[in-house]
Amino acid sequence: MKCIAFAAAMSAVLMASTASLAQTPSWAVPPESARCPSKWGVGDERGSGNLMKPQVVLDAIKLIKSGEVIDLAHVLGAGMPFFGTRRFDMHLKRTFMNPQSNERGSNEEMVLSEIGQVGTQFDGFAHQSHRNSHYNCFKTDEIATRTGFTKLGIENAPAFFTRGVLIDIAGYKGVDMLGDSYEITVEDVEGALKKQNLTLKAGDAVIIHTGWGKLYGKDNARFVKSCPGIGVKAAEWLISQNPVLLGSDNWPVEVAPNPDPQISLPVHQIALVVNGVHLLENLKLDELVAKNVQEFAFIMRVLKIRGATGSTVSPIAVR
Ligand code: UVW
Repeated sequence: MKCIAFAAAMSAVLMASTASLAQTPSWAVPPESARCPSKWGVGDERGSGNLMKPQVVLDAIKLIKSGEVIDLAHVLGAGMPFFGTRRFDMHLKRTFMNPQSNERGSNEEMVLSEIGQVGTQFDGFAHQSHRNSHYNCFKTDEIATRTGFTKLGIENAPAFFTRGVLIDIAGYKGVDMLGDSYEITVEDVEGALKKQNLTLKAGDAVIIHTGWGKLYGKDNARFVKSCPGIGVKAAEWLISQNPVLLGSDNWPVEVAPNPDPQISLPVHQIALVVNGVHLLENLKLDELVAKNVQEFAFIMRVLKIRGATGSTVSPIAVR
């Protein structure tokens, strides 16, 4: 009798675990028929960059009152954290002393780096795909060449001069830093915006403060192992507000790993592949937060590297 009960219990456990393995993932990439052409039209390579219109610049200028400039970028160099095998090695070249009477010395450097995907970095649409298909259904095997992407390269990104909005989720939650894999929800975003008395508008550079940046350069192993960030629902909500980009002080903008172990960095696909919205990672937000600056002019240019997936960048906030 005991044997039969044990066998029955075991098969129930087995059935339950098989059922959970077979569960539908909590999010799936929409079919091409539902996402292409993008709302910006057949063949568009700019996505959210199309929102950078003269009026957006003129509105952002009105936010500059004191002329104070706040740096939003980490310094590139020794001690920075890396995702995977990425690297940044700088080799100084002390070149020559010119023999003329003014004895002009000259120096330069050789940088061996993934210049598109290190440090404070901006993601373009060639960076991520769903299988062979990118934003606006450009196909990887048709646009990838040995010298870069022939479509969707980062050189298509505009100069950014727009309203920046800091959504301080850590502050809203009353902590300096959110937990190691805390998923920011729609309620968190709406609650923080309400507390800050701010609403979003089309073309905003939306920047999310998690506090995770405190670990940057201090505990790099923990910084890249996981991170708090927006989940699928919060990303979809934010994208429905038409931001020009979504940024954060963590390495992927989104929560990692995703709470659903069946999906990998879904917000990368939601933003870059499905909606054509740029991501801005590893922002340095400590000064902005310490000075309680929540609305500002956001200014940034990407390196115009033809056919690149992204660019290391140096954004600034001006108020
Ligand atoms: C990946 O490329 C996975 O990450 P990121 O865009 O955050 O650098």
